[in-house]
Amino acid sequence: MSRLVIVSNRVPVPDKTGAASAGGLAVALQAALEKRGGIWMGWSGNSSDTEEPGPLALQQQGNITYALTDLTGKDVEEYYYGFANRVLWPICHYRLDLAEYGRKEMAGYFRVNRFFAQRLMPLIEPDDTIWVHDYHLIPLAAELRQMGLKNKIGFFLHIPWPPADVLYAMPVHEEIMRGLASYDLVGFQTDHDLENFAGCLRREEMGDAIGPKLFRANDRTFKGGAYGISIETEAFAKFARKASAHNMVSKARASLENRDLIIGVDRLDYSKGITQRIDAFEKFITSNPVHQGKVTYLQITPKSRSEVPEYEQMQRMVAEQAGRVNGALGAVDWVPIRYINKSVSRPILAGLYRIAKVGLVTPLRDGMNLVAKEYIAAQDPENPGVLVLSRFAGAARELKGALLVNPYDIEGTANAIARGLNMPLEERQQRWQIMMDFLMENDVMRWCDDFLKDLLED
Ligand code: GDG
Repeated sequence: MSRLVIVSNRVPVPDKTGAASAGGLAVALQAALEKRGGIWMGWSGNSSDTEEPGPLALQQQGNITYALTDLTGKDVEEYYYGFANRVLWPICHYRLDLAEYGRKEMAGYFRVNRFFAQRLMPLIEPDDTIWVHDYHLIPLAAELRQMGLKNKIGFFLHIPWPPADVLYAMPVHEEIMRGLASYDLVGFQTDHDLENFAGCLRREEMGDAIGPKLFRANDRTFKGGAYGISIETEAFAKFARKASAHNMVSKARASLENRDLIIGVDRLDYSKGITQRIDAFEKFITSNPVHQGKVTYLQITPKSRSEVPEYEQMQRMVAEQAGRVNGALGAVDWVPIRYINKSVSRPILAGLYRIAKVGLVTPLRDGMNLVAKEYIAAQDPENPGVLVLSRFAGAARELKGALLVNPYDIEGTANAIARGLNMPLEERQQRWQIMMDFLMENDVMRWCDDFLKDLLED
């Protein structure tokens, strides 16, 4: 079995006790690495300011070598905050209006990818299989190929892939497409993303599909596929069952005073549709007065990328909006929205999912959305809650028992909340079972195996 080399922007290095801090994705990739032996390389998250970064920091844990590099302050600014998060992230989430192109940032993005390739190259053995993750590192294979690397290289994109009209608004789209065409397998979350990718290849006659899931572009033949990422379903379900007895969860339950709980959990990000969701909740209360005073909407929203101005602005906007709605709708003994702008621990999160009657997952655009899957896995089979899910999340292609909504349609989402809260037990159980069966079969281990199988197969 060939060794596996994983490259991603950030690396979930287990702490000293050996416990991984991150969720299912890290667990699945660590299991794959442990089985095959290998390396996980990425950015340490630290800046060396104006100094050249020192040598790779190597850390061996079992069969896995973690290899971390610092980046200069200029690299972090241009590659990470600049091109990755202010151009590729908005473009891939269909937000042309938020993309801020700058030659400097584009150059920084390609420069850092070359730097990653230079640092990785000496670690690679001829039989190694390389698996690159996400939008930060699209040009990595092209850089490695230019250095003469012949190994199999796969790429998985965790976020959506846009249609040609959106992608082509980005000045360097050709280089980005050529970058993707340098892999042996390009994996997307859904068939829609894969179709968009094929459309992007065709539009300027850069390439085309030449068979099922087979493409030709840039004088190379490579595979493409849809691999919906998932969670550790069984483990998460057990975890949530135990977590519901957690002290903090019991306290939260008591503080609800028999009110129904609606839960939203998202990194603070404009793609998650949080402001539209608060509008929908407000609409739900004003059009369904019987629920006044009887329901609590808990929105857990840890800060992310606060250095990017759009995120900083959003942080203010959401806090103000939650305050305004509470002011307008609340009563002396009722706060309709509880808004938490920091991260809560995983056991508490799992326990809260379990006691929530509605899981409100309404991104404007999302690659997959693992919160939707965690919410389902966390439910009590005897009394499951209802998932209200945006049709624009990748998860909507898979979770057929959810109430699908268009998050731009505030009234429609408000109606779905009402329908979810009033849904009879039998229908809730039927809908939940369809989704739980799907998630038990399609967990994150399966996702990992399917991708690696297609990458390794000739
Ligand atoms: C990207 C793509 C794709 C959130 N708040 C807390 C917390 N979380 C955890 C959730 C979940 C994860 O963070 C978020 O994952 P999502 O999939 O929902 O969203 P992104 O972060 O945008 O992830 C997405 C994903 O990559 C994987 O490919 O699905 O489409 O955008 O696991 O539980 N965890 C804790 N406290 C919090 O407050 N402990």
